[in-house]
Amino acid sequence: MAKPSNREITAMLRELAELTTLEEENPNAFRVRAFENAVAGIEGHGADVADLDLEELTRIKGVGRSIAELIREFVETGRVARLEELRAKYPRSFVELTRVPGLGPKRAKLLRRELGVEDLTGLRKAIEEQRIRTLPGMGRTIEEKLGRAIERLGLEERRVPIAVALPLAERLVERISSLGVEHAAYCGSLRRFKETIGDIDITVAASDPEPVMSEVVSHPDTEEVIARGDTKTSIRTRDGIQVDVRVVEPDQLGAALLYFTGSKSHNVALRQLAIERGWLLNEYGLVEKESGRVIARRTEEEIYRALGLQFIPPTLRENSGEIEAAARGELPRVVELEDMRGDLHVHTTRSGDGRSTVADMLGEAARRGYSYVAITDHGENLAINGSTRDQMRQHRLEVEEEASRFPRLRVLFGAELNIGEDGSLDYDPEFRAETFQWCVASVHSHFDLPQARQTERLLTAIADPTVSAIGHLTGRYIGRRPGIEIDVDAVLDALRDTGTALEVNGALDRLDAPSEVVRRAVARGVDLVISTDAHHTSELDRMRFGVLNAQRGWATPDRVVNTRPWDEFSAWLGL
Ligand code: DGT
Ligand code: CA
Ligand code: CA
Ligand code: ZN
Repeated sequence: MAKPSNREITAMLRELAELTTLEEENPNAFRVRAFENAVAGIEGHGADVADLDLEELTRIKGVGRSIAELIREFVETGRVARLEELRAKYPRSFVELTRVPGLGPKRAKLLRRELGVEDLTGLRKAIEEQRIRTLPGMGRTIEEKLGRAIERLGLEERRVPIAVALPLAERLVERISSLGVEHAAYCGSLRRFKETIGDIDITVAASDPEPVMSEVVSHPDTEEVIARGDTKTSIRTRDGIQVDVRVVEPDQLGAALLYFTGSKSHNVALRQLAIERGWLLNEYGLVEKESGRVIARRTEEEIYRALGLQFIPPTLRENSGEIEAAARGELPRVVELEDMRGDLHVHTTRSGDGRSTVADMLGEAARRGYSYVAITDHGENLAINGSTRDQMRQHRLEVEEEASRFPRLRVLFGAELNIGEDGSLDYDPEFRAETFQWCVASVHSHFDLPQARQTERLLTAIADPTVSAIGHLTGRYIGRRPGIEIDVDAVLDALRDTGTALEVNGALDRLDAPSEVVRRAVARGVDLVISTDAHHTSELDRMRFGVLNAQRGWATPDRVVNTRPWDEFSAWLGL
């Protein structure tokens, strides 16, 4: 095996953290935190970790002796014995069980021990046979709740949350690119940035496909080779994810990218446009039907242009009006990463779950060239993670002092307020108004209230003058926890009427507000704010995910408040 990249090393440590959580039945176990700290340290380390010896490794923040040894073992042998042991004990299909809301490691292991439940199918069967209610500490309510969760999350459909598929796809693309091919990219639903992924489609341009095919079958993530051909190979990874890798001739790359990015119905509509012109469009190119003369195939841009269309970004290719708009020349210019001038949802170690200091967060925001940033640690009502008034006052002093070291960065002192069951917020209005310049208010509890109460709760928070934005609107975790049920139109109207921004949270397992809500918000004239909700400096990088999700919602830069220059933004905020 070639030298593992930092990405591959952190993936290995993350898997260890996940399986150790299962083993210890506790996500806060010391050994789990140790793996997570090491991941954070390696992500913050610029150079290749695989080149470091034991001593040098332990000098990375968060990396202790025993983890340094695991990394060396991985680099030298391509495997980690401890990880193999855990994998044998907890196969992927069993790990999936622990992600069902209401299960967790302890209960999943109980079901396995007492009922022989090994996977989702077994769980479904045990629920149908009403055997779970007979177990100690379980009961009928829990059994029914599990049944509903499986259904609402569509867990048996076997689609993978994007948070699982994307890092894997990025690792594979990185690995294939290192072979010196002309181009390698993931396509399909992943490039369109759908929140769940059926399978991963990778398109490679190379004149010699052989090395790519062998790399894919021998890749450490590959568990099973489904089909191996000269230019197409399909494998299944240890996570149970299918990956299709296709190699095309470099001069046909555009046609292949377009075809394999989809969506299928977008492709069908494009092909129709081609036929109307007497042409054919497929994965090899856009050609004249009679003569076979090539019209366009090298780039996607050329093909769209030949079809009389503006270029359509992958995130918009769902055949939901984008082709008609592009034909009229009226496709909106959607927001891009380069438009972003600030991040307005950032935690520090002041939050119980924050892992980077104020100084590190501000330094990283400045390094990214932002004009402004808001530090938004949790309000007091969020139990262990929150801060009291005194702590917040003290925190503010510290933030102001650190901020003075970054004269070109405007630093807002803010908070992430917790929306209570009845829409109430942390502290009192006077304290909020005098302490914070920017408050994000979010739901962190009571996810199961009926729709009317849930909506009322949000409307109460939105009406509060100290609330500038609503964070992660639905509270969902993709594939793990369904979002709260609300009257979306009523909430969007209230946001627009009060000038409160709707957050597009860039955490890959949230992507919240969901893109379909973003699209309705844009149509209604609601202001958006794209944020990372970073708890570590490395997570400031999630801005790109927030932007892609906003694109799927057809968000234009003028609708997104944190694309605005400081003067405009601060005027909007009323500072
Ligand atoms: P997924 O994997 O279910 O999340 O969704 P996709 O969109 O990645 O679909 P997939 O993997 O079946 O196919 C990848 C792309 O290949 C798809 O987006 C469009 C293209 N494609 C696949 N089958 C067809 C087809 O029958 N006709 C056309 N025009 N395109 C197809
Ligand atoms: Ca796919
Ligand atoms: Ca596929
Ligand atoms: Zn937050």
